[in-house]
Amino acid sequence: MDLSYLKAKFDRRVFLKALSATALVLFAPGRASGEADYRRDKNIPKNYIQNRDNPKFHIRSANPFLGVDISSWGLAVTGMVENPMGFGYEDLFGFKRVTQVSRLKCVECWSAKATWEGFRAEEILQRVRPRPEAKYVYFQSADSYYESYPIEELLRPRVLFVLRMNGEPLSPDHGFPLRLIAPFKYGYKNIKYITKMEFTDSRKRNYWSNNGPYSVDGTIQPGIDHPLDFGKKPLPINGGEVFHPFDKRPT
Ligand SMILES: Nc1nc2c(c(=O)[nH]1)N[C@H]1C(S)=C(S)[C@@H](COP(=O)(O)O)O[C@H]1N2
Ligand SMILES: [Mo]
Repeated sequence: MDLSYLKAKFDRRVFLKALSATALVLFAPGRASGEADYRRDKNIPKNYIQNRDNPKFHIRSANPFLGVDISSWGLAVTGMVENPMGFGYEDLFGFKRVTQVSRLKCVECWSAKATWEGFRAEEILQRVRPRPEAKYVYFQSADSYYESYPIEELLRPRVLFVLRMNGEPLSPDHGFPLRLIAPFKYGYKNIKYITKMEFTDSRKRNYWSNNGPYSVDGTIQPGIDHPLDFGKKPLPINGGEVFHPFDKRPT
């Protein structure tokens, strides 16, 4: 029996609700520093990025966050590479630009598509030159979220480092200035606000495998999807990227 599928299907909202107050404290990020759990805090100012249900594209962020200040933002690429580098926002616009339409599917059972514009992983890899022993990339972001990928998966078709969404720069809600879109992975793998990529020889864990019943791998499993842009009509999915015939599949 495929247990990873059951795990991934588990509804996170139900999961969080089902936890007792005591258990919730154990899961609350920042508990070590005595911070309150924001999921029960009704007083978070509106300008903080936090979960919101939009008709077009839900916003999902594990922790409230004010967004990135671009004047102090940079992308650091470090670890097992020949040439560690730092990139500013402008540098990223010098990379070969690609546009694609793809769908983001969250484990909470919604999906939505957008036109995403950015660059492929090769642009970074060819500049930093990973050493032969490097097998994984550990991503860190400005809101203390983190993810990990095998390098091989970042080089698959349609994995995109995104700068623009639907013809505009990424909004703070959706990960400005830089996020990842990997259409064959669940939403939680699509890390927003990227600040650092570290090349490693062993796999590190990701935020949602440490804070919920989710796999590090996060590949979309066959099942039923509830796309936002189809009036929430459930549609079967085949596994892999959630794809519909009239989603334009660019080259
Ligand atoms: N840095 C960061 N990236 C993140 C998250 C987060 O909390 N922080 N949430 C993830 C989850 S669970 C989902 S479903 C998608 C949601 O992307 P959206 O808010 O643009 O819809 O972002 C993913 N990337
Ligand atoms: Mo998600």
